[in-house]
Amino acid sequence: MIDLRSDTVTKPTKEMLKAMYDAEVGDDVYKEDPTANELESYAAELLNKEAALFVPSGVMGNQICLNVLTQPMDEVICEKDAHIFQYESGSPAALSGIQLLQVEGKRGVFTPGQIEPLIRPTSAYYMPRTKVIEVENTHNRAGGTINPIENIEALCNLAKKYNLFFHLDGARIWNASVATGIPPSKYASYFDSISCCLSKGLGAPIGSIIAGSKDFIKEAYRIRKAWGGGMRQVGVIAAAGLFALKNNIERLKEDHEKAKTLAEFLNQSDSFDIDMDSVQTNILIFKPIKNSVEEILAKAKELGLFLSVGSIGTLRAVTHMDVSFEDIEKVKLILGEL
Ligand code: TLP
Repeated sequence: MIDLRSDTVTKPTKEMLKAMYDAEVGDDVYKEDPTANELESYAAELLNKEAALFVPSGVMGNQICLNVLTQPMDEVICEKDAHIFQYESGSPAALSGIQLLQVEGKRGVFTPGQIEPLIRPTSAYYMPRTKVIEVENTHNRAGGTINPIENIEALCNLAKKYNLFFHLDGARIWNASVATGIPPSKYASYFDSISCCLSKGLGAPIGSIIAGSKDFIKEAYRIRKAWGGGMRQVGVIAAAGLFALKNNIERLKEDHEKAKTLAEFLNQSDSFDIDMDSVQTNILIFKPIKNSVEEILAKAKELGLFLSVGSIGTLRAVTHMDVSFEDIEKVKLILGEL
């Protein structure tokens, strides 16, 4: 089977497993795991933030950040297809007592002009309190699209103007970075908090990093423990994350090339519709023209290809390190047959 459902499906390589096997460990709840400590300081340096914290998943990363930045009854502005809205099980409401205000972006990107009128007046005690602006970069449901740095800077200025926090769901910030050449630290510099994944394109089996100021991470550490995310000899998995950050960022370019090749093929076919302007990194969102999404998913599976679903009525294919350029040629044959 060729698995393009997600870049989360990768298995650790031999080298990564060796790093995990060799990891020095200790009890991380006492902050005595040298490998987890090294991962956190390495990530903080890479993102140029005062501190970082290793958490089990991207969802926990985003949700801890939102919890630390808000009070119950606050509101977070996000894009209508944001992961925190679509795929985090309603946890902003359940875990933090907050609501999300969704804004429709173009290819996942909204502008300051669109959201400034939505910021609630502080005098309106009967309204929720706007507290955070959230951005997803790259944007998953929009097809791995990149938020332009000028737009991020303008949103950051808007957040400052209204005394709001600015959060980045940077699950795939590494993809944005290699595609644009803008360092992750430059992206991170605009945000109060960042959550970024080690277990997507970077190939680690588990884990995310959140980063921000020392005070922010101190509070995040408390929430991680309260939510059951305090881990013990976690160096065995932190080692995989450290290996991923040190070795697997630059190679994401290859995944982008694979996605481009596949997108060009889909664009020529009269059975699928794809917006080529959305093809910027490793995620393809495309529409079947002659068949239903379900029919294509089932038939592709029969022919040896796993695809997933994107936003309503669309298919999703995500390239990653466990599919080769040869596999992509096979995928073209399968899609041709479909
Ligand atoms: N995304 C997964 C699914 O949940 C859709 C995927 O296969 O792409 N932020 C973004 C932008 C994400 O894409 C994801 C995972 C997360 C957060 C959550 O990460 P995990 O799955 O580690 O909790």
